[in-house]
Amino acid sequence: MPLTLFAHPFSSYCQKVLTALYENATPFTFRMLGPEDPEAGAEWAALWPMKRMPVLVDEGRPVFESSVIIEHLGLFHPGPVRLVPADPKVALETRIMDRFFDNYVMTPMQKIVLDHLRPAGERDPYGVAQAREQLDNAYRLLDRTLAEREWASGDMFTLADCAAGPSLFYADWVHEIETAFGHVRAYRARLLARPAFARAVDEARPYRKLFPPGAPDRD
Ligand SMILES: N[C@@H](CCC(=O)N[C@@H](CS)C(=O)NCC(=O)O)C(=O)O
Repeated sequence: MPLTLFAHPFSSYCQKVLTALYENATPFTFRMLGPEDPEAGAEWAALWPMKRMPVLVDEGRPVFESSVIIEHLGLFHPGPVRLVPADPKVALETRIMDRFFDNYVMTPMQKIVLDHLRPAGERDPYGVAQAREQLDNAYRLLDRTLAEREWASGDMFTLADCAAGPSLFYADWVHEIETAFGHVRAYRARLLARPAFARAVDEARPYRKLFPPGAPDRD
């Protein structure tokens, strides 16, 4: 039975998993989560009552959480690009960097984006200021780390880079990476040039008008 992914092309966590699927040209059926397919939405909510996307279904078995989905693909549907390295020490560094991008780049980026969807009077300026400070700290730390690395955990493209692509892509839209952080800016450009992530970005272009703070005219 083929793999099925419940996702939306504009969602950052969905792009993380789409990048992994495209890296290995893994065949799958895409089920669009949006108003155009209410049936897919109902199936997804039944599969994962936490209602977070993406969800992968493999032989009827639902798999949740983007990082776990990518680990699952590597175990059960391996391809030429090994996204969790065989060397356990490099694998550990990969998982550390994956957590870094999800927790300290994706989370504050989403905080800033989602604040725009709150009703007037229910906005959270204090939380948004904290998110901006966290992004500044993350960019500073990353700039030091990336001074000596091509990819997030070393010289191979991994799970951590799948997380880095959409998190830095959208983070830069809401809290621009200063020119002082040249290594981070260059890394973001490398990610955008990587065909698998570039494909995910291209497929999401028609949805840019949905970006709550307004999408910039670039990338
Ligand atoms: N920890 C989850 C986070 C997933 C997540 O937050 N997904 C967002 C989209 S990027 C979502 O489903 N939001 C709820 C919604 O859009 O209805 C993962 O790694 O998969």
